[in-house]
Amino acid sequence: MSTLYSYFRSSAAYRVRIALNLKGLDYDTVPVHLVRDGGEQLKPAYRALNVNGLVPTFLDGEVNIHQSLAIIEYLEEVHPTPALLPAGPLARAQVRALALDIAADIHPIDNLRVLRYLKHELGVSEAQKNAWYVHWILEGFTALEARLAAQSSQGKFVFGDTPTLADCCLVPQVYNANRFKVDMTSFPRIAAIDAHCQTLDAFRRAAPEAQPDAE
Ligand SMILES: N[C@@H](CCC(=O)N[C@@H](CS)C(=O)NCC(=O)O)C(=O)O
Repeated sequence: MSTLYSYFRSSAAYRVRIALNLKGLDYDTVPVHLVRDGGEQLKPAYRALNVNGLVPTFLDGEVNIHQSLAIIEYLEEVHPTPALLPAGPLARAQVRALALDIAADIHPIDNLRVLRYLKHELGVSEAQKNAWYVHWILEGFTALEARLAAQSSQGKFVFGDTPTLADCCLVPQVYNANRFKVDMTSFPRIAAIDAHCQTLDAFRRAAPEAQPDAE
């Protein structure tokens, strides 16, 4: 059985949980508390597994993989069905690009360590920190919504009628947006895709509130 080092609210770990569930793969969860005691991810015991001090880390036997998208691509190669990438190089590139719009261009700027640096090193207020967070989601979602609205066929998911890597990234980012009370009325396609994903057991079981370490 594989092991996922996770934190219930980590959207990067949430992506991997969705992918594991969609593929029907059992795994053990080892919670890493990102806040308690200054953050367990920064302690030597966890850094020995992942020197970056970030979750998730995925162990599959002797294999240790970090970076949520690399973990999902590994799962895709080792367990190809159900596929989380479409057939054909162009479609695969399009799905990866939409996933990266979130995972590379929205999420890292709003990560916990960035927010901590803003607050504790640069002295921004709680209100300014929250404004930063919401700003980068609005910026990213505005572009993503335009891309989704321009698609020639409007499927149930980000790309077509089956869930892909891009949905694994979208749903956790919408969770974060809701947590920070982002007004989603300008993002009807994103909201509709999220709502459809929430009807699926694989997404519901991956949700933060369904995790063993949920608070
Ligand atoms: N690009 C990485 C991002 C990992 C990441 O930033 N994880 C966050 C939680 S979503 C984390 O561990 N943050 C801890 C911190 O900022 O100290 C991935 O996709 O796995």
